[in-house]
Amino acid sequence: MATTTTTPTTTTTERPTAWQQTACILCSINCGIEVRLDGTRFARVRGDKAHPTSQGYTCEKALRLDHYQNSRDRLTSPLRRRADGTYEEVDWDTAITEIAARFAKIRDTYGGEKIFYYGGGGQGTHLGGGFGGATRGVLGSRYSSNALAQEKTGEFWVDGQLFGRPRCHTTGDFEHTEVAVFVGKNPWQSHGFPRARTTLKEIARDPERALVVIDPRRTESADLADYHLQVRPGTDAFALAAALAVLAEEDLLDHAWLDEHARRLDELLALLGGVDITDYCDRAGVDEELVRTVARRIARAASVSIFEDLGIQQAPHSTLNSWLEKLIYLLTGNFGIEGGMNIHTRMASLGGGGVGGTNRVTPVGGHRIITGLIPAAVIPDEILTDHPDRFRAMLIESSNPVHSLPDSQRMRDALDALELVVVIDVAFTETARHADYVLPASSQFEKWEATFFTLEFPENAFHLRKPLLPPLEGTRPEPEIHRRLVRALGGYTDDDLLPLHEAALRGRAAYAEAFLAFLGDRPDLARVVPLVLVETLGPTLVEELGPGSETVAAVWGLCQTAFLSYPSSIRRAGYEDAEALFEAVTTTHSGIVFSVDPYDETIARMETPDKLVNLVVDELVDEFQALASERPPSPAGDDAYPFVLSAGERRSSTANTIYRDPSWMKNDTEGSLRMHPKDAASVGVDDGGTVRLTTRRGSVVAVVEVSDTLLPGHVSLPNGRGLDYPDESGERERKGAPPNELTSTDDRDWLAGTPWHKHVRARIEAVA
Ligand SMILES: Nc1nc2c(c(=O)[nH]1)N[C@H]1C(S)=C(S)[C@@H](COP(=O)(O)OP(=O)(O)OC[C@H]3O[C@@H](n4cnc5c(=O)[nH]c(N)nc54)[C@H](O)[C@@H]3O)O[C@H]1N2
Ligand SMILES: Nc1nc2c(c(=O)[nH]1)N[C@H]1C(S)=C(S)[C@@H](COP(=O)(O)OP(=O)(O)OC[C@H]3O[C@@H](n4cnc5c(=O)[nH]c(N)nc54)[C@H](O)[C@@H]3O)O[C@H]1N2
Ligand code: SF4
Ligand SMILES: [Mo]
Repeated sequence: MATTTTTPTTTTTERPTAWQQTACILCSINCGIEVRLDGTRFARVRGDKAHPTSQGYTCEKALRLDHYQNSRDRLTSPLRRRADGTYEEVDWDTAITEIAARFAKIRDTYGGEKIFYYGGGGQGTHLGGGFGGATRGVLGSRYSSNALAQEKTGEFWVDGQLFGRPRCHTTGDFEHTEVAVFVGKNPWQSHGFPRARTTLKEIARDPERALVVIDPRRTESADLADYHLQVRPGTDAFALAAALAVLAEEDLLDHAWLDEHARRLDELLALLGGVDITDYCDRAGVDEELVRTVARRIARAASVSIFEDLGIQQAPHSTLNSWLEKLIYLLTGNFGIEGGMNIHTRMASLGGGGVGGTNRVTPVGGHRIITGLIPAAVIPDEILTDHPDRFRAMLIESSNPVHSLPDSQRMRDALDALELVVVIDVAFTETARHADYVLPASSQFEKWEATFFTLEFPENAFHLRKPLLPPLEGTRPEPEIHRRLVRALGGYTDDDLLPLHEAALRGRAAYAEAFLAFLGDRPDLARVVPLVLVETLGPTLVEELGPGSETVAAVWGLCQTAFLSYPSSIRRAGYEDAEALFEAVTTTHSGIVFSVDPYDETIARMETPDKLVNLVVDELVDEFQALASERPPSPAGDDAYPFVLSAGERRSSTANTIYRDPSWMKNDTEGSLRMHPKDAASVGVDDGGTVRLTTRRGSVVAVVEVSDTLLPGHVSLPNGRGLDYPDESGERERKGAPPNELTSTDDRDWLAGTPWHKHVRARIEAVA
């Protein structure tokens, strides 16, 4: 294979030295940062005190962003795969023309719905992700997925059951809550809410407040906790059910709140009455008295916020766990109150831009599609088959599914079985190496970007970020890539745009009016609206905002829709109309608070017909009742694979696959396998020794870190490792173990299809 590594060269001549505002791109918090450049190098990075939520806070990872911006794996030319599997550089016109023709042929031969779209959001890119829908629309592509479908879809589905619609997504208020509970979440390392470490320390220090952590590992967060429920891996459903049963048995419920805001309490109490608390605690490996103490502490608190994350979402009973977790705060009346859980506003949807109704299933396996996303674990099943409805082509954007989906080998096989694979990425990734064409995107610091993880309450923030640098030569921002693809596919014509071009010349008020009319008149162009905005309103923004700002026109569109959805919330933030919001968004480079809510807004925002919380999720009742006879939790213990491996732990040395260059890490460069001293002794390995780790799907070698933070029998590998990266001479070297060489697409939640990455059966042998 040809290596395509080029050391990026600068396209600027001047050397900007002023601090420029932008955001860290490494996790969903997107802390505001300021960067001082030296040429194209990130010479200095610091927290931006003016950012509304991060307020100057960053973690250590943001300081290394130069490893992303100036990675040796940056792509600088479109690549086309040769028959022998190597790649050749082609120019943009050739790439766009050929890709459009080949997608069109697949659409015309098999139907556009056979073109599957993956990615387009998450840590890869935010604003750019909004444009993939246009290309999909023109191609008639109906199915998509992204990383949320291997973590959050089960939780979204439960939100839908409890509150009416999956978009009724709740958020905690850890800054103000009395009791903070983390279930399968290690916020010290993974963050997940603003200024996480500061807030954790504040709670830990305050005797009036309490920190509860439910995790089989004594994590950095657990070390700070008042109560650590060190459950056995995969047994949270028992621990959560026991805690709920204690609330019921000791009558610690908030009856006044439940009478007013919930229905089917009696049915739920009947279910909880069937829980043998002592037995369930025993099976989860937690002390019953401690569970009772935690339940009582939660019940008497003025406010409780809970964060569930991968430790329960990527483990057995994933979706059931989400239901039980939410019942803890609902039974204690911590919904729609200060310091509790609330339904937030949003600037843009993070789902799959769902096409079609709510009861959709996948074309081959009939798997449930949640928020428009196909369960990530079933993707190879939808390809590696002779079923006539199988996917034939994939467009993959800002994600690395060969590395991040369960069973990397099956994912590679699936990509190789497709007739066309196109990857849009900044880097030559594990996934790009299986593409027919690779299109080089400009980095998130070379284009206008936005923070679409707008998940705060009562004050929600939005940050539109200016580029720090012009696009690296040879790269294009995603909106431009999609504009060219859609044009090449004949998605719209200049004539279609004429009325809007004319209106744009008459100012934004005239444009707004014409745009509304356009939406009504041209439903056929609904999916390409972001591009229509860029084409017609875009050019008028360039004078104000500078080169490349055409794409900000899409943000103007978002301001319009956000204002229609949340007029009072936006007015309370001080913006009288969508235009005022847009003005603030484009002129405040550190981000703004765009919505402010009173707490009862949460109740109003529910979408159940009676505005009551539905406490009983019918489809999960059988699984709940079956807990009583389940032992041990599935996947069943297996003597051939005696260990439970958590494949993908967040550490200070991990950042998904955004940093490819291993030299960004200060420690743990090998990505150690953590294991308990007893296990190390039984395997016959010392700290720093090497082991072979084998699962039903694969085998990797790892360096051991002996650690008593884990329970015996539980071992853990970091996420995002095992990337290969070229050294100065272009020789590729792989550091650490890629976790998904070990995982299986079969080990997944029956309902949401979320993979059990945190619960992989493994065998371990010492390597001499
Ligand atoms: N440093 C860093 N931060 C990140 C990222 C990163 O790559 N690096 N990635 C970001 C992303 S994309 C995400 S989704 C978040 C994820 O953030 P987290 O969910 O916090 O991350 P993990 O460390 O994968 O898993 C959390 C915890 O689950 C525990 N766990 C394992 N098995 C079980 C179990 O059976 N029950 C329970 N209760 N817990 C269990 C693990 O011990 C671990 O402490 O992090 C984000 N932040
Ligand atoms: N075994 C195991 N597997 C896991 C997990 C685990 O804990 N264990 N965690 C899962 C989770 S929670 C997540 S979120 C996923 C994450 O996995 P993915 O969603 O596949 O992606 P990331 O690793 O976040 O990498 C983002 C990609 O975007 C590219 N990129 C960066 N900037 C840009 C840009 O501006 N434009 C474009 N087009 N591309 C860009 C990067 O080069 C990279 O290829 O992994 C999942 N996989
Ligand atoms: S990785 Fe750290 S600095 Fe970057 S957004 Fe997340 S918490 Fe903030
Ligand atoms: Mo994630």
